[in-house]
Amino acid sequence: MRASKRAKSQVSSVKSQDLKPAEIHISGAEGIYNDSEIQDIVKKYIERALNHPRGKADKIVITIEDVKQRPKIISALPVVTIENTTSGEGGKIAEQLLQTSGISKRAIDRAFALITKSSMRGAAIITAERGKRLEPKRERGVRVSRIGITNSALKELSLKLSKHGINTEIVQEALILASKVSSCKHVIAELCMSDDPYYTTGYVASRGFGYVRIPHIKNKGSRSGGRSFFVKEGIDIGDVVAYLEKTPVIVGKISWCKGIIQFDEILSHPHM
Ligand code: WAQ
Ligand code: MG
Repeated sequence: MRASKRAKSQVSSVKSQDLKPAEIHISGAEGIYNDSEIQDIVKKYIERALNHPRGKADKIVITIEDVKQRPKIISALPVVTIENTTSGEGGKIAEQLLQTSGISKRAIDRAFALITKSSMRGAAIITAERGKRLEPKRERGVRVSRIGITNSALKELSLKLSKHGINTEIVQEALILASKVSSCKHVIAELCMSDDPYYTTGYVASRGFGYVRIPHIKNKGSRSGGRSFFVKEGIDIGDVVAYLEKTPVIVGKISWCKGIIQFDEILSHPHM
């Protein structure tokens, strides 16, 4: 599902009929479901688009496709939350985690600049050393799709997240997405910041550190947000985009979920 709203100020400035009025991204969601679940999921997605903290959508596009390829089954990343109280500190935590994973300062700065400036519907793909953007459609970004979770894994995940008071759809969906992204061998790490104005928690994810939640990665009220996937230099971008957008991947196994820990604890014990 993707939901958007026309940008008022820009609609009036559109002169040519060929130009589409600018659309502001409101909400998006995707998943792999059984036939019998489709009606309920579509209803849920529509409700989400019409009652969204970013505003009410005036256009909702829903695409339903039969997935023929047998899904690849993966494990979820382990989950941990870093103790953190200010966005300044949150940004530094993200930066240090990324740098320790081998991402250059240049690439990290590029990602932060993008995330705080624009609101893309998808994610940017940035090379880990030179900080070069690779995704073909820059305004849209790459949208990770065809992701799901088995019923038994979802039950186990809910139970584990509940123990730490974080069993929400936002966390579940972000973890499923991050687990698919990090299962792509060309991706080294991901940086994510929600675009919802009141959701300040973001994360850095990688195979080494797992899914590391940062409670204050941005300030309350900010509409900026986005995702960046850092990839190895010299990879074939077509392969990465095809995997992220088209290969069906389902989380079938859950790893450990920890509560809140100090930042130095994770730096000294990646994988844990
Ligand atoms: N593929 C690629 N990029 C996406 C996708 C996707 N399927 N969905 C969202 N994005 C990008 C897009 O640029 C959005 O503007 C941005 O990410 C943020 O999306 O552990 O809510 O759905 O507490 O607002 C993370 C922390 C929350 C959860 C992430 O993202 C936690 C979140 P949102
Ligand atoms: Mg959002």
